[in-house]
Amino acid sequence: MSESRAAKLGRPSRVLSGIRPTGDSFQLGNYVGAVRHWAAMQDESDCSFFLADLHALTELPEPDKLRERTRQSVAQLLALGVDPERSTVFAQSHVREHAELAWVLGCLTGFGEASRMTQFKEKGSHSSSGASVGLFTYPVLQAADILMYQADSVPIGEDQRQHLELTRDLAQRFNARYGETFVLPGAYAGRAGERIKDLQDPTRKMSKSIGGSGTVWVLDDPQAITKKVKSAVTDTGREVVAADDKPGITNLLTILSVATGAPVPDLEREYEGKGYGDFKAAVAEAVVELFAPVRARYDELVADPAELDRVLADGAARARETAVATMDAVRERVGLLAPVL
Ligand code: AQP
Repeated sequence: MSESRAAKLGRPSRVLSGIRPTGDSFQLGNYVGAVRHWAAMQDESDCSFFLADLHALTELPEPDKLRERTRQSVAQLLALGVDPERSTVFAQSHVREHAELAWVLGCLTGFGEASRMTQFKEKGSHSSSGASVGLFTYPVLQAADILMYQADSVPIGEDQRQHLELTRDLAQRFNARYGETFVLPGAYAGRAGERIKDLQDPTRKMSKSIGGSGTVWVLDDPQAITKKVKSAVTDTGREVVAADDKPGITNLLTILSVATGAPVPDLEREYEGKGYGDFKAAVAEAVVELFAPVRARYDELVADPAELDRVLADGAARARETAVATMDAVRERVGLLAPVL
């Protein structure tokens, strides 16, 4: 697969992932399903992580809010262990080639093909003002994000698998029509795929846009975390076990397992015979401990916006080296006349 391709070429595998600066804070699910893996991958892979501010525009945020959240998101990434010395950290909009490649790939995407994307159907149906064309072409921009950097693997959640398939199809289509240009990316193999559920409705995923008392924010203070975890919806019965008919307890077990590093079966044994109350108190304490140093580091980082801007500028310069080369090749292959400068 693609990672062995990197091994054959004698270089570390190239990994790319992004997160949208759509909330005032990342939520626990973003940490569990994405950012903690990013921090862990930096030693073995050549990593690029970006703030998907163009993707965030599909929600039409207040302009000042978007700028503020983009900086806050960089600070959170760094506080959570992403190291801009070892990884390329940048804002999507700082590398203009993303939007340009998305246009080219959009011309290779079938309307029916884009219409089949389930995320568009889901998010579009929740939008009060109707779905925008931006939301419709979101997976094409995502394909451009990935293909631009010739990424070997992309750490994604189950919800993103269909978009990765589209990305691979578009890469194949482009390569077949215009000549070998793009690497076909695979899903990141080391990804455990844990999905954190909303504490108030454990049948749906925890999400920045849902918020409320079912969402634990990475930047929540200890009292807020404790209150939310202790009032999490649980299931009938008293046993602390992971099971399909116990989505609330299963979710809390996953959270405790991630926060402490203990496997779920060990935790089930530890809480055998104890009630939900003791268990929830332990989950709350573990999450408080997990995020206390992150909050402290975040406060330091966010107090220095010039330094955050410097990190982004440096990351964009590094990202651009690859992006410019990719787009030069793409322009030439599709037949765009080179500008005379
Ligand atoms: N609940 C979750 N459990 C596990 N992983 C999650 N991710 C998000 N929620 C969970 C992962 O976080 C990464 C970045 O997500 P994003 O902000 O780009 O978009 P999202 O998936 O739509 O995240 P949110 O928090 O739900 O944002 P909103 O509410 O704005 O849509 C992705 O890798 C995602 O899998």
